[in-house]
Amino acid sequence: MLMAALLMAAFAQGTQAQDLSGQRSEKQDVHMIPGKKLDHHGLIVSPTPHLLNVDAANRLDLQKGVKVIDKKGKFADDVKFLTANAKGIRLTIDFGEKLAAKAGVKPVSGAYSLKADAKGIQIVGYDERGAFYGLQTLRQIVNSEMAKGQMPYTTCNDYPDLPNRGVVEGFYGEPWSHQVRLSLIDYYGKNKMNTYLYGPKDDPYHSCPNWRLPYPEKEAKNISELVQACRRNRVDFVWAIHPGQDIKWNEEDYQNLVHKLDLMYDLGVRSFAIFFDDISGEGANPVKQSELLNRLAKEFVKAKGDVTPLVMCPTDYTRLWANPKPTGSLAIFGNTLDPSINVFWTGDVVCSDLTRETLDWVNSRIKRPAYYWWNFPVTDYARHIIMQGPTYGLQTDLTNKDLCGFVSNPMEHGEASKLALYGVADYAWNIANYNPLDNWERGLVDLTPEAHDAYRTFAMHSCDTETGYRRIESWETKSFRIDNFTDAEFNALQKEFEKVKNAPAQMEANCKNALLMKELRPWLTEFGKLGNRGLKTMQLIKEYKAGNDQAFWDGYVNNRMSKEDVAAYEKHKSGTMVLQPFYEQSMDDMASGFFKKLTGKVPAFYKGIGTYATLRTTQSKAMFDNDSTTYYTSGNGQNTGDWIGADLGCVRSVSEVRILQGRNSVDDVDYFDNTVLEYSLDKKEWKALTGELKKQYIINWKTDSPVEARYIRIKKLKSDKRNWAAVRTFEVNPTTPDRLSFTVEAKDMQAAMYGFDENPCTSFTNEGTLTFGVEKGVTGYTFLQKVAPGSSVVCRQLNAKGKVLATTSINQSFCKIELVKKAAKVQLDGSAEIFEIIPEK
Ligand code: 14T
Repeated sequence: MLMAALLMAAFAQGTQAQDLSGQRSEKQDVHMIPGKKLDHHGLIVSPTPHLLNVDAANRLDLQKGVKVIDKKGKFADDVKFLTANAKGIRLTIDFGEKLAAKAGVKPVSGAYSLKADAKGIQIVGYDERGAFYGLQTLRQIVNSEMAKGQMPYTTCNDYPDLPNRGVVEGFYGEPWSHQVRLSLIDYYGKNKMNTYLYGPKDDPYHSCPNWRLPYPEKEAKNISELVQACRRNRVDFVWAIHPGQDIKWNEEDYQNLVHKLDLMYDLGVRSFAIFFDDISGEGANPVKQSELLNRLAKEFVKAKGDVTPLVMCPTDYTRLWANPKPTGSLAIFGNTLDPSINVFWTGDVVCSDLTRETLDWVNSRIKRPAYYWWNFPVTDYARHIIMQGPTYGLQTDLTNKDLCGFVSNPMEHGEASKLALYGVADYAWNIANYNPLDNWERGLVDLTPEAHDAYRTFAMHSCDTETGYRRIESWETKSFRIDNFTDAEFNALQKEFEKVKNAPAQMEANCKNALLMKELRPWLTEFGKLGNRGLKTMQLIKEYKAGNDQAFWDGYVNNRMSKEDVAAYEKHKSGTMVLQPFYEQSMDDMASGFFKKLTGKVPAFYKGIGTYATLRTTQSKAMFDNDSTTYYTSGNGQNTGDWIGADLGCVRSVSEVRILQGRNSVDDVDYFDNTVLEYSLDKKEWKALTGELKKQYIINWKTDSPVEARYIRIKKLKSDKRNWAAVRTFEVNPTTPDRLSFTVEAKDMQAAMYGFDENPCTSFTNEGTLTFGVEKGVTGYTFLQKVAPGSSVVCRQLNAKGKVLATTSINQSFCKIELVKKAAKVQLDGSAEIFEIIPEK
């Protein structure tokens, strides 16, 4: 707990988000999206109304315009989607308790009725917000494909299920721009969301150190503009303060706080929240927090008269570290906190599904329905991802008795978060009828009507986080291994990669939302490249199957991602669940198969195995990539008996194992702190190679009497550690000069070993001269290289005295040479990437 708190403080100060991944414990199960796509017959009203009947056969002709009778004079700006005409169809807009009761409108804020018949159009709201929502529904009907500018006879009676619905700008990272905020606020209004909590972690005037200070002029002006924009959209602008990391529980800081709230009040803010998340030390004291909040409720909120009740975020905002006891902070709030104050909750883990179970758990302690802070689609812990997947994981039999509100914490990419928010709005309005898959399909069209097909392709393959809040991805795409597919499967996948390749250009050409394009562009660029290499992979599979060695190897080396390609992709990833794994798996399978065909041997290409599900994905390749800066991470807490290992592909004589645990430095916490190195022939019976290895990041084992093994592993023994486990390198029988039965001379000897390691997936760039000895019985060599077009490599054969016997110029990546008599050494001269040098016997 202390460790978690310390690390959270590091997170709060802007340390790399991923350093915390070991603490977060998001569940790693991936569920399918509930619901199904519906035919809406050209009429979509979103969020889904509780009651809507439309009679498409009878319509009011709005062509000649509308006579607006705005009884309370509040909606002049909201009817601009209609053409005004004093002689047109009558549209009456009014609101109020009594009127609402008469019209059968539910007595809750935001409820309304909308009627269109021979007499005209009538909107009755329970309150001003309700009437405004009636207008949103009217706008959506009039603009629908079904109505085409006319108004079908309609009966609609509608209300929100939850009183608080919307967004908390609560993420770490670059806060939204003013422009994006304004665009989002309009979006909240259109989607009947009524809450925008302003709390970007990296706004210094929201958090430490500057929470006590007034905003500079420019920022202050922007905030009052946001307040105005919210008013126009009948959204409550809730300004949040995050003072906990350095607050002193004295009168001076109380006054500092009230002073800041007063300044915000002067800018027009009428709703406030106090956040105590992600802090440690005195500020986390729940008794003091409760005292402060109660005093504020009395002396600030009630005293002002026009300020709404406070909202607070506890330090214990998730069950992951909440103290469950009657003496814990949540119970303290339950017993002492003013009942008007709402309390946030993020669920069982930081990013979690919304369930009755988690709400029952927290509500029984805080003694009020929790305010759900949903950490979706936030990506501050996985900034290389842009979450475009469906909004799901929300139980649909909950009511306002279970939760008082529902807000989403989105990505730092505000426009790109709208797709998720389309679902958030729909769910919070009409819980029982929420259809996640259909909502996503509708959201795509709503956001990019001109480019929704391309956007759909991009979004469908841009959902998962790999190790955070897991989201299903690519659910319509069937992948396969190169030795097991039908023609139909092959063609379908090829078609999909074609769509992936074309999506970026289609989006660029047709999408009219410039703000969205700006955010998506880096990901779209990488997405297009992924489409390309996917297509090439499929071409290559044909080449490989046809047994065309030259064409295959050429295509293979050209379709490999360069270091730069990998780095660019790592920054803006998509297709991580199906598409990229297909590419990697197919490329590896083909290289392995090719090597086997040429040598008759199983390549020294190892696979991750063990108790964690993620070991079976391409993520485990990081252990075997000869790069100690990349790592495999379990994505799950460690327990006694858990293990991580390597399948060597066949039984081998093992004499050396080198393992590097942890994610980065030796200070990292993600490793087995008590472990044993073991080997096995059958994955069932294991024998130890070492004793208990305590607190050892680095495991180096070597012997003069090798053991016969197919599998090698490290197994966690008893310890208190529950962090995730990470492994940077897992080398078995690493190729070293002394293990080879011939001599090698090269500038970089370690790198040169990749040419002789019997692993066709590893390579090195030969810049100078590589010389190696000819073993007895060898008659020639196959060189697997990447020779750039137009360049060539000189191959010399030398006798024992160093005299040149033969010279060949190689300008093909795949090349065989025959040895002349007395050849004792071979030299490769010239710049090329060497993958494998295979002796022919
Ligand atoms: F306020 C809370 F409800 C909350 O979720 N706080 C932060 C939030 O600002 C952030 O955007 C979110 C997603 O990363 O998670 C919380 O921050 C964390 C959570 C951790 F588990 C920071 C460090 C953690 F280890």
